[in-house]
Amino acid sequence: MTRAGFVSLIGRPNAGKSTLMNSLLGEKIAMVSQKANATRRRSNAIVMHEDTQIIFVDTPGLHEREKILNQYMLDEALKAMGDCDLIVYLVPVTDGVEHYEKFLKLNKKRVKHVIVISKIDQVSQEKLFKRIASYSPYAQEFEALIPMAIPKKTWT
Ligand SMILES: Nc1nc2c(ncn2[C@@H]2O[C@H](COP(=O)(O)OP(=O)(O)OP(=O)(O)O)[C@@H](O)[C@H]2O)c(=O)[nH]1
Ligand SMILES: [Mg+2]
Repeated sequence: MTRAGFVSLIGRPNAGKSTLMNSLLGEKIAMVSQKANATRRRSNAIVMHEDTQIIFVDTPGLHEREKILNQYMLDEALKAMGDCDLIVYLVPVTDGVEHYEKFLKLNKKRVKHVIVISKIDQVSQEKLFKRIASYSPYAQEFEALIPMAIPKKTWT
């Protein structure tokens, strides 16, 4: 029997969500940019894992509400967050834990989530371990914490 589930990629602009989606697909489907706010609407990509169909949902970055377009993009991300079976919350290793605290407040339906600490190639091992430790007060909130860097050849 084939099973299917929706996994939303959520995080601030420029966190590396589209890069992760492309890497999971093995193809450059989603637009990746050095500039924040590259992704403007939700897009789905299906990845098979044995008999399970995983539908990844790439979303615009979570940001503060300002302009009308930003409001639309934020709504797109919030809808994807409320509608899925699992959230992959991406946070660059250089971002502080306060961003995760904001995410927890936005996750009103308390959808299960995995934290991906992205771009770990940008810091020393020491800094990485300190950052990981800063999430320990929230260990009951998330299913897993995965430090990650996407190899350069897949995202340039
Ligand atoms: N050093 C490094 N850079 C990365 C990594 N993953 C992504 N990047 C870079 O980070 C930038 C942003 O990547 P995107 O995938 O567009 O980020 P996003 O979260 O989809 O951004 P928005 O769509 O604007 O919300 C790009 O320049 C990527 O090449 C990584 O593991 N290491
Ligand atoms: Mg994107």
